[in-house]
Amino acid sequence: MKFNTKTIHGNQKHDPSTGAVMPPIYQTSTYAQKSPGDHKGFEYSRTGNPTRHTLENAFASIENGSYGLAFGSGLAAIDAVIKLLQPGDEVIATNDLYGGTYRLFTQIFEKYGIIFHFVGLDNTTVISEKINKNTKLIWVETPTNPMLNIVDITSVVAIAKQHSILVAVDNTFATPYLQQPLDLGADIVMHSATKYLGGHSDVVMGALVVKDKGLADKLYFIQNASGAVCGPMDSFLVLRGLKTLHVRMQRHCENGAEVAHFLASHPKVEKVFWPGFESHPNHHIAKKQMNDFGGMVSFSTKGNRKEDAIKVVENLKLFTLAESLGGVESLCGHPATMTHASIPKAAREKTGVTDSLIRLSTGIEAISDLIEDLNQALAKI
Ligand code: P1T
Repeated sequence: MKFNTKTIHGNQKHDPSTGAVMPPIYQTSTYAQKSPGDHKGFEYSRTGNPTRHTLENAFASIENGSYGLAFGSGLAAIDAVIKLLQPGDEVIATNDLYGGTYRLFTQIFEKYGIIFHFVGLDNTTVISEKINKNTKLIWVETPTNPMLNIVDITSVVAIAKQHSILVAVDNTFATPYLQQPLDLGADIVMHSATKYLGGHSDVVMGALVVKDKGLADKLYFIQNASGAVCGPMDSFLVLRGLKTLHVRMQRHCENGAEVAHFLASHPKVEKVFWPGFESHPNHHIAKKQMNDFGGMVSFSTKGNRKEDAIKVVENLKLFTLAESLGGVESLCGHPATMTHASIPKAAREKTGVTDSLIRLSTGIEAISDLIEDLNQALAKI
């Protein structure tokens, strides 16, 4: 089955009891049992819920995995992955990544004795230098948030396999429409389903997909034992969102490319970060492992002044100034004070997240309106 069919039909069946084409929202916390343990496959909705189960199967299908798990947020999904580890275990993670992931690693899990090394994962020598007998996981985010660097998943997997290290890929920015990490040898693919998978900025959710049964069992245990699950209504909404993922992504990519080229030729723009440019340092990797370049574009204003960046985001009208990304509507953000504020200034500036950086999530509106909006906001500086 092709990807564009999987988003609509993959691992999905009509409701067996009524024939409902869309799964009912099973808004129930518990399920009647005939005798203790004698039930119809569901006992309690933290452990399993039919609407969530349908969504989890759909996640597995679109990522070419065997097992899907849905969580109450993207961070809850990441939290479950790190709970596979023990005190003393070490993780090598992308140095440019979502600020909340950095905060979870450094301010929650370091307290429990897990050690994180943040490095540029495009440098395989640096990865090899950090590996020791305690290294259990490599955490990849690609494209990275917000600098849109690209990590070569195949190269990271090749090093990790030599040392039996798990590789997890945060596929939030790319989505399986653009890149399928499990096919490239990664063990775990993770999503903030809040973003493109849901696609309408109306749900907060996380997802994990794996191929290996043993790994799936451990993650299911953590999902149930820690309890950070999502509800049936949210499961229904994301399932609905998934059905248009391919058509939305196509337009996100088209608009992203137009916006990137417009900004690159604008006199008030210093630098544009978008993996589709031939001049992007990892363009060749993006071309190899992605089907297109996505809808995210970051840029800095000429002269690199924070006040100019703030003025632009305050004046954009169609690009709403808001956290998050991946919805049908365009959003803009100022990473240094918003999504990445929890990363210390020195660490974030090392990866390019300066005070003059603006991040755009290009929606699927008419491109001429988006360009006009950017033009008028840039004219204010
Ligand atoms: O917000 P939540 O659903 O918990 O997902 C966290 C997360 C994980 N990974 C990536 C790459 C992300 O971008 C996010 C969330 N990011 C934003 C809210 C943002 O505006 O960047």
